[in-house]
Amino acid sequence: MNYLPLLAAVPLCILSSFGALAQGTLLKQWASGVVTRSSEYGADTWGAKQVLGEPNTMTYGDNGTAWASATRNGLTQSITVSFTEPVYASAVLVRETFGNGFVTKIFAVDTKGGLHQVWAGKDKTQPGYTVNFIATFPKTSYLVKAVKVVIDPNHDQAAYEEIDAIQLHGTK
Ligand SMILES: [Ca+2]
Repeated sequence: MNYLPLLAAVPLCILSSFGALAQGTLLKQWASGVVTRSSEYGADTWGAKQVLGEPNTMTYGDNGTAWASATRNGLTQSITVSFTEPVYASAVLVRETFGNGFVTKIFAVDTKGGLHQVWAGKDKTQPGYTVNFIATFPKTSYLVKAVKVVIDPNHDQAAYEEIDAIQLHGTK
C-alpha cells in the first residue's frame, strides 16, 4: 500500500485552510452613499442621507435621524445605498426604528449596475424597540457595491416605516 499521496495531501489541506481564512474574513460595512430613494420626508431630517454611517437613532419612534418616506402610507417605497468596498455579499442588516416589520425585498447591485434579488419574505421584526433586522442569503457569486431595500409603507398604518442604518456583510 502506498501512503505517499495521503501524506502529501496533508500540508496542502492546511495551506488551503489558511488561504480561506485570509480571503474569507467577513467585512461589515455601514452604507456610505445614497444612490437613489423613492421619496423622503425631508432633505435633511428624515432624509435618505439619514441611513448613512453608524446607527444614531437609539430610541424607537418618529426620529429625524432616520429615513422616512414622504407619506406615512401608500405606494411601495425603496432606498438604494452604496458601500465603499465591493464584496461577495451574504447578508444585509436593516436597522428599523419605527413601524418595524416592513422590509419585503432586498436586491444586490453588482459592480456593473445589475440588479439581483437576494431576499424576499416576511420580516417578523416587532415594533416598540430599535431592531437590527438581518436578511441572510447564499453568498453572491459577484461583487456587490450597493443594495436596494424595498419596504411596505402600509405595514403600520399609524406610523412611518423608518430606517436608521443599513449594513452589508460580505467577503472581499
Ligand atoms: Ca405606515
